[in-house]
Amino acid sequence: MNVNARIVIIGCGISGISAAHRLLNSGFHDVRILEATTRSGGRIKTSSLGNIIVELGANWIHGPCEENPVFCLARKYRLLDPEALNPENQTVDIGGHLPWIPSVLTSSGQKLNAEDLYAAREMLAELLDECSVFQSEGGEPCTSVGEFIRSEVQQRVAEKWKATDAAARSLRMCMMSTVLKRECCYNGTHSLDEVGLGAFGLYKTLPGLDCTFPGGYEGLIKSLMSELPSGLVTYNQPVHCVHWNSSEKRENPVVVECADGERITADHVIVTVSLGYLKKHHSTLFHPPLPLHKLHSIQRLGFGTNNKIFVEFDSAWWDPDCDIICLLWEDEDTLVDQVPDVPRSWIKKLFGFSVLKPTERYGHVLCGWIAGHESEYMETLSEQEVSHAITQLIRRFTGNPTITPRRILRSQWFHDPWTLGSYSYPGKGCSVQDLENMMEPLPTKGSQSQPFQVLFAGEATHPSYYSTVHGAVLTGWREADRLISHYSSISPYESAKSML
Ligand SMILES: Cc1cc2nc3c(=O)[nH]c(=O)nc-3n(C[C@H](O)[C@H](O)[C@H](O)COP(=O)(O)OP(=O)(O)OC[C@H]3O[C@@H](n4cnc5c(N)ncnc54)[C@H](O)[C@@H]3O)c2cc1C
Ligand SMILES: *[C@@H]1O[C@H](CO)[C@@H](O)[C@H](O)[C@H]1NC(C)=O
Ligand SMILES: *[C@@H]1O[C@H](CO)[C@@H](O)[C@H](O)[C@H]1NC(C)=O
Ligand SMILES: CC(=O)N[C@H]1CO[C@H](CO)[C@@H](O)[C@@H]1O
Repeated sequence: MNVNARIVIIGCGISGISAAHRLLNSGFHDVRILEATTRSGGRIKTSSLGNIIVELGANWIHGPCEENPVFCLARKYRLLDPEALNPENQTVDIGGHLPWIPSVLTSSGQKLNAEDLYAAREMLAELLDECSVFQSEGGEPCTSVGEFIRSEVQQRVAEKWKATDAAARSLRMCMMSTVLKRECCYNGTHSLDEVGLGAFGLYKTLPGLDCTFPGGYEGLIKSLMSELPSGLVTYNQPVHCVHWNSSEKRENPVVVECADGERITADHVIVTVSLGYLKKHHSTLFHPPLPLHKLHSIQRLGFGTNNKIFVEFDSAWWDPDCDIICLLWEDEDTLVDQVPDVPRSWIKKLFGFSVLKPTERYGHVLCGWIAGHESEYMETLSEQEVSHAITQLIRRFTGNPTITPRRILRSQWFHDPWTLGSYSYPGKGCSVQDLENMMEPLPTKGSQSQPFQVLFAGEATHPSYYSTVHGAVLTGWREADRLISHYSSISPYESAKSML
């Protein structure tokens, strides 16, 4: 095997780190990572609120079980609580839904009985499950998840809630708007009208009760980095352009041009930048440009924004057993997941707060969730402005004019120039083919040029675990394996010839 191949990885997020790990463990030694920022981890980003550890990016291991590489790594590095290692928890299949106890507050300051709203949550959960079938069946009745839900809800409400009085019915409809806004956060999208119905079911969940890293998700990055040679990563080194498919005869077919003008030659480049970055910079990042089918998939797949706003209080004003506080606007009984006037009413997009638990570890901290253009607008405001809006919101919904947060901390993923949003989702018109195009190496099959000059990893290139950390890890391994098997399958003669 030609372990002398020179491999450059662009991006030191979890997918780039995973690729480097696998390549180095297989004997490749000429491997380096170029990272635009001063840190490793990318969208895994642990921060603190006073002395409390909070995650600005990834928080959970979704589906911690034996098949989940993140769970296995976290266990190996002893980064989990003993409870999270309980084998029973690894078999619980929650199908991606968190078993949270909700508390529901309204814009007129009432606390509703969550059970009264169960019918609304149930109807939407049912509809969302139904959205997944079109992926396998095809022939979806409309293009977006939002459209499908709106049309179905009208019929079902008329049918099933005939006996419900108008006021209760209206509250249930408002609750559905809150749930739609929550789904926007999960899917990292502005609106469910932008999520493709045909591909909604591609996302797969793993069994296991979601767990977190008590010492912070970045502990995983630190553990992995500690096993890699020092000097592997060059920080503050944004890549400007990848020159591939050169017709010049030279030893290494690819040239990576950095923003500072440095030119690095390589046999293979693994690109792990976010889908948001590809959408914005593809035309300058690749020379020659990407083939059209690949570009169209980059454009069709969605990449939106989901942000968190952590809010700390001196004491808890919520019920001790409650896991999530849902906010219900009484004027939103028409299934709305976007606000009409973003600068004036962006805060209405925030569907609620999750409670950080256990209290002994986190104190009295809530995490507000907000997606979409409203979230992107929030990022442009000062911390004082955001804090003020949150204070007014909580006072209004609790009817308590004295509640005052101690401090806040929010993420700003859309304005991070190296991420440009949060994570990917299948946009309208997407199919599994788009995810296959995303991961297809360059030059594409059939070309006479040297194969695998540019490879693609990262969250948005996994066909069923996109938008997750485990998806990102698996794509890094996949591209490393592609090179490993390439070099182990070609005969020594072939490999000597390709060196000429
Ligand atoms: C708010 C939020 C919450 C999330 N919650 C969860 C969760 O609970 N569980 C979960 O599993 N997942 C979650 N995710 C998703 C998860 O964080 C990502 O899927 C994963 O971290 C992506 O890893 P990656 O390596 O593909 O990309 P990234 O982490 O984005 O890494 C890409 C790297 O490339 C660098 N880069 C970009 N452009 C250039 C350039 N031109 N030159 C050089 N370097 C460049 C970037 O700086 C970055 O370091 C969340 C994400 C967000 C934003
Ligand atoms: C797992 O199981 C234990 C019971 O042993 C429980 O206390 C714990 O909270 C469970 N959940 C997680 C996410 O660890
Ligand atoms: C790559 O190079 C080959 C040979 O020079 C050429 O025929 C082909 O069109 C090039 N492909 C692209 C995408 O530029
Ligand atoms: C990627 C992702 O989390 N997609 C989710 C979008 O929302 C629906 C409804 O909850 C989930 O089923 C998907 O898994």
